[in-house]
Amino acid sequence: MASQVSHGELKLHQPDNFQFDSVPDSHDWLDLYDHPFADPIGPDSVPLIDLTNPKLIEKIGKACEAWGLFLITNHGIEPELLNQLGSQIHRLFALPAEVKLKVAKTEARMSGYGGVPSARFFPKFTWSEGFSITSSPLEHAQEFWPDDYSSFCEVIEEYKKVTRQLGCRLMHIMLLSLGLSEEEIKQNAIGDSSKILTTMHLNSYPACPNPDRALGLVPHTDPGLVTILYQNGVSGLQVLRRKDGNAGGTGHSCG
Ligand SMILES: O=C(O)CCC(=O)C(=O)O
Repeated sequence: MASQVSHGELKLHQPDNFQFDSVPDSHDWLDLYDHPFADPIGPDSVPLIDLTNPKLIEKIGKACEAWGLFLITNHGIEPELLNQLGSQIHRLFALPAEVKLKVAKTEARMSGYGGVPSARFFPKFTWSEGFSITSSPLEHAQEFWPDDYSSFCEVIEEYKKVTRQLGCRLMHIMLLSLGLSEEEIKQNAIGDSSKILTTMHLNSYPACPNPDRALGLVPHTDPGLVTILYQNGVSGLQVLRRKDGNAGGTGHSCG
């Protein structure tokens, strides 16, 4: 049995318990959510868009209409920053369970250790750990590494800065694809990217003895206007396309 920790309504499980030889009933989703699945690499796959493409506005407009989602290349985020981010995230999730649970999310505090809030409405646990950073990472980092918190904070702050800029750039293109003029965008929409509220969710998916029975995250809709997801080589995300009810995989992740 997975030991459960109750923090308000949020369900958590202890990560030490991921060391199962088989998937326990508490984490077994077999037959609970069966849905059609489209080939992640075939012609009906999620669009892959090069941000240097001269027809960018048209491509992004079409992808938004058809999917509400697209994979991007040539986004300009330095691979070195992404490597550092991966290392810091690994460092965080490698901490002992009792340390991470010191900053567990509660109903009143949505930053810290724990899964997505909608997980509480599902009967099973997912095969993942999560950590949310709603404003500054400083408080949690000091709790985890009192003598060595700055490298974590620097990498997280830098990643937040560059993804905020990227989010604004993408939003700008989406608005152009809807027919707004530069002038209208300047007057009414996004101006200073540093003023945009961002929440960063870190997800870790431990190795699973039988992935066909487990689920990484519960089906959900992100609450924000734009989500930028760095997959870090972990494919598996599926997206439900309302038009035909098919779920499309994002296939291979891209840098
Ligand atoms: O990690 C993934 O592939 C999906 C992440 C996600 O959907 C989320 O954090 O909202």
